Amino acid sequence: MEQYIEGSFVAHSHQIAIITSRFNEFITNKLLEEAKDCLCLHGVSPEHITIAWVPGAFELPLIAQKLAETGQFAAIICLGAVIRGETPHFDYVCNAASKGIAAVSLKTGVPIIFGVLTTNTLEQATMRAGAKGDNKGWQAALGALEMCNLIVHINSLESTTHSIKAMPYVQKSA
Ligand code: INI
Repeated sequence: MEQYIEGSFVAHSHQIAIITSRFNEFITNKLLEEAKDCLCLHGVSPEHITIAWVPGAFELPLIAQKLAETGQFAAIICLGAVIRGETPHFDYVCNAASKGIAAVSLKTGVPIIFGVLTTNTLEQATMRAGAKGDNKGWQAALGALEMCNLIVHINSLESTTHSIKAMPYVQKSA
């Protein structure tokens, strides 16, 4: 029978950091408020939430790395809003933020959630920040909880499957 490895959305006592970029703050503030609400409604106590601000999405990866290296946080949520302008600046900022966040997450082993809106227009960003109910801050927070619990689950498997790993593999006879 198959075994499913899943992460629940239960808070336990996880410490979670949220990094928010100030650029387009009227949008990112909405993402932040929703992310905090989501964490608290799932049982994370406000004392277990740490919030850091950075100038723009470009700066998210470095601060994510610094926070991940403290070893204090079960997950880190990065929030930002990059809106396309008339120059290629958008692409540079999006690439740096997305690749940087992915790299830091793999390097540190801490789940780092990419809660950065990358939109063509201000209207699209506003819609994704709750104008019609859908808010990516909420999804980012759910993602953080799921990833923390999934990692706890996988770590608990490592000790129980130790004896199985040590068994020699079975040769299939010809
Ligand atoms: N930063 C954003 O977070 N969103 C944007 O839309 C944006 N635009 O359009 O320029 C932006 N630029 C700033 C960038 O993230 C850095 O803070 C800046 O380049 C200094 O390193």
